[in-house]
Amino acid sequence: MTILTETAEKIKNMEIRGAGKIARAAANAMKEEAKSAPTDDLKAFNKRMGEAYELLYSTRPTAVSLPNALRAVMNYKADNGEEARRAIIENADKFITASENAVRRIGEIGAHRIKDGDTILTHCNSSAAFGIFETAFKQGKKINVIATETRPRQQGYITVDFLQNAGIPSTLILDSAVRYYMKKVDLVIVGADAITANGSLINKVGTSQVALAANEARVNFIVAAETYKFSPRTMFGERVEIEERDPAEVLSPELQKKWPKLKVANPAFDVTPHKYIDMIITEIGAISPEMAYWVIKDKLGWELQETAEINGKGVQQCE
Ligand code: RI2
Repeated sequence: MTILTETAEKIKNMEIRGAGKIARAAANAMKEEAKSAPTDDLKAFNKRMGEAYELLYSTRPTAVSLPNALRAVMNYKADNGEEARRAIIENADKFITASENAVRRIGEIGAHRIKDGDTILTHCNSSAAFGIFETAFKQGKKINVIATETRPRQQGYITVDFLQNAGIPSTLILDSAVRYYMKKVDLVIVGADAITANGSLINKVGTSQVALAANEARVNFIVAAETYKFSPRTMFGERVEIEERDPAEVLSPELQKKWPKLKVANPAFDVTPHKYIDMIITEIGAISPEMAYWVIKDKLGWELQETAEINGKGVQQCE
């Protein structure tokens, strides 16, 4: 097994998970693949990197951070294999550093939204959201974070593990208890797998219900999202594909056998319309969802051109 195939496997089975981490792991796998691929023939090198791109791309369909990371790494022009390898390594390192800095910056910007004594509710496990909690807590603000369990894979356990290790007072609740607790909540902060051109959010399934409950209770709903989670393809009307995962995550194989005619659906994500989102905190600032179009156009502009050209999953021109 190479680092490439191992990373692809781990992303698929969610040993590596979280939109930002997936993107950084994919960039690193591309870098390792470039290091080990022969460079004597540029065409053959590009072909192998193209195959690596396709393999990683196919692992999880919803987190836009993954294709955005892959395209950032594959954005090069080279006259020979050595030059191509150097460019890929450089691009991957640049992406990983920028991504880590973005999470840190989001923590700093987002912490301004948190007041001393606030109770914040979060769903699933988001490094970007956690960065905000940690920064606010380190600033001396007394906060309490309510974390949902997040069925079926219980990423809420990862969140409470982070929170407990950081010494942040936290409460674990069932997903179905969100509305019951919303009256005690000052602010909701969640992460993002993708932001569409109209500012809607794709995040862990259940997020849209949290947003509805927040809206009803007049509680601010904030999204923490690095700009590489904005989806250029949605500018062309494409929809973000919602990943449907194995029914065994929801119901054990034994029970599935017991009820052979029962259908079990397991969408991993849902869509929260922009009208329920008060603010998206990115590394370039706190913006309204209506600004998403401009983030895609200005920040990911080079991707737009490419997206229009390749129309589909293809690898961009890298010769
Ligand atoms: P960060 C996760 O997906 C959750 O939906 C989370 O909100 C999102 O990634 C963003 O995570 P999954 O991989 O990049 O658990 O903020 O399906 O860590």
